[in-house]
Order: sequence, then C-alpha cells, then structure tokens
Amino acid sequence: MNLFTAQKIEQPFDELTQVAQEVIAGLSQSPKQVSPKYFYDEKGSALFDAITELDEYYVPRVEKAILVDNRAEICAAIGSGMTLVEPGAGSCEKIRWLLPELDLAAYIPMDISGEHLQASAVSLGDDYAELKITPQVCDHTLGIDIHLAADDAPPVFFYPGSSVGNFEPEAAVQFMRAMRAQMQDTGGLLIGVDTKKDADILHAAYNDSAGVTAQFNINLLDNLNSLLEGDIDTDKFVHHALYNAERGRIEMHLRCTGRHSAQLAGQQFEFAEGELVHTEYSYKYHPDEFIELARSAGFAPVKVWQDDDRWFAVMYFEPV
Ligand code: AVI
Repeated sequence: MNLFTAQKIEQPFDELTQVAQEVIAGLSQSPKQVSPKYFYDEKGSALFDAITELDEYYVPRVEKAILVDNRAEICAAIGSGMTLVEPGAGSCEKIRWLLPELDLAAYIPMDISGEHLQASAVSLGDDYAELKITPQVCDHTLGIDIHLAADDAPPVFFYPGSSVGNFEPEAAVQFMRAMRAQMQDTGGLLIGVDTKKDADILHAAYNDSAGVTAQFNINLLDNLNSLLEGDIDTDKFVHHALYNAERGRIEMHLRCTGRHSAQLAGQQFEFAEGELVHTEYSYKYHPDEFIELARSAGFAPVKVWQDDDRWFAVMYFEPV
C-alpha cells in the first residue's frame, strides 16, 4: 500500500497504468489531491535540493548540526556491528556525518532512483573502502523488505530529514511498524522529526521569498502532464502553503486562479476558480507526541537530541 495516500481506488481503470489510476483517483476526490511523490522528477529533485539551501528552510541545517554535534553519543546509542538501512537515501550524504564514529557491519541505502543511488553508493565506497554497501532500488513508501538472514547483523533504520512528517500520523505508524517488522529483539530507529514552533517561522520555511518552494509545487503539474500526456495549464495555478496549528501540519496546495478544464490520461478534469488541489502535508510534532506514535509502532525511546531553539529533534528508538 502507498503510505502517503493510503487511499482506495473506487473505480476500475483496467487499461490504465498504476500511476494513472492513482492520479485520476486523487483528482476525482473532493477536495482534489495528488501524492507528494510526484514532486520528485528530475527537475523537482533539483528544486528540492535548492530548497535545502534556503535560509528560510532551516530543516537540513539544524538537523545536520544536531547529528554532528552529538555524533559520539548517537553512535554509542546505535552500538557497533549493526546494519544501517536508510530508506530514501538519495545522495547518501547524511550517513557521512555519522560514519567517522560509526562502526557498521553493512550499509543498505534505499532509493527509487536506481542510477543516482548506484552512483552515490560508489562514491561513498571510494571514501569508505572497508564498508559493505548494498544499495536497494525500491519505493520504500510501498513497503520494506531488506531480506536479512537470521545471522546477519541487526538492522538500524536511519530516516532523517523529517520525511516522516510527510505521512499522515496513522501512515507514519504503519511505516514505522514496517521497519519494526524487519527486526527481532535488537535493532533501532534513528529518525529526524521537525517540531512544532512559531507559525511565522514555519510559514516562511514553506513560502520562501525566492519562490523556490512555489516552483517545486507547480512543477508537480508539469510532471503529471509529462507522465500522463496531460494539458494542465500551470499558469492557472499558484502555490498556497499554510500552517494549520490545530492539526500541527503545513498544508501545501495548488490554487486554481481561474476556471480551467484539462485532460490527463485521457480523462477530463474541471478546476473551479479558487479551487485547491492538495499536494503535501508536513506534520510537526512535539517530541513527546512523536514518542507516542513510535510506541504504538513497537518502539521505546532511548534518547532525544535537540538544538538549543528546539526547532528539530533527532530521536533514537529500540524495539520492544
Ligand atoms: C521532504 N520533506 C521532508 C519536505 C518537508 O519539509 O516536508 C518537503 C518539502 N516541501 C516543501 N518544502 C520541503
């Protein structure tokens, strides 16, 4: 099951691809929605990299400082001789912040983009020749299976970047259960979680002054057009992101600025003026709230590390 959308497709679209079925189902709902995984075509991935360089988007900067400043303690909590598994590893950059003090039996980076993953794994291997690296090409949001044998070193999952916030809380628990299911009674989960904070700081992080997040959001429509032979006019949509304090989440939408009719995968869609298409949630958690979610997935907290402002939390859990 897709953990981002966790939705049922109501109508049979026998002749359509799985992507078409999923997108059509989302756009047939009210309000319309598209899974955030469609942000990440080549241009979208480059735009996301640009977001991570923005002053307003504090997440990567603060998380890196926490990991580096507390590296010795984090690596001690993980212990030596484990298999580190990183879903969505991409460039395998973040593991480099720990490796100087982390004694691993193996590293399994996972990503949906095989070519990029392979190149990143080779480059990491050049710098850490003694580290056993076995990349796995997969969409971790669809399920996790690392095929460890009983005598392999136990797995520790590494899920940084607050990507867990892009799942709805129930789906986040399901995802953590999927990782827990890969462990016996030893293993761990090292996870980066973005915390609740002043709404102005969150608003700025998702409405940057250079408009990069807006481009990233609108590029999703370009991606749909090219995947599904569509003719959505992207000029008819604007970026709309807000912090919903009651739900503790950033909500990203595309707002239609004028009535628009478009085709996608041979189907007609009508967009009303002012209509919102939901593209992403980014949940923010108090550390205690997140610990409760992790507990319901079968984990117990070992330690939480935060920056002085408490803008971000890196947490380590063990299986119970
Ligand atoms: C990937 N993920 C953790 C980002 C976030 O903050 O939720 C995606 C993002 N969307 C807009 N800016 C960044």
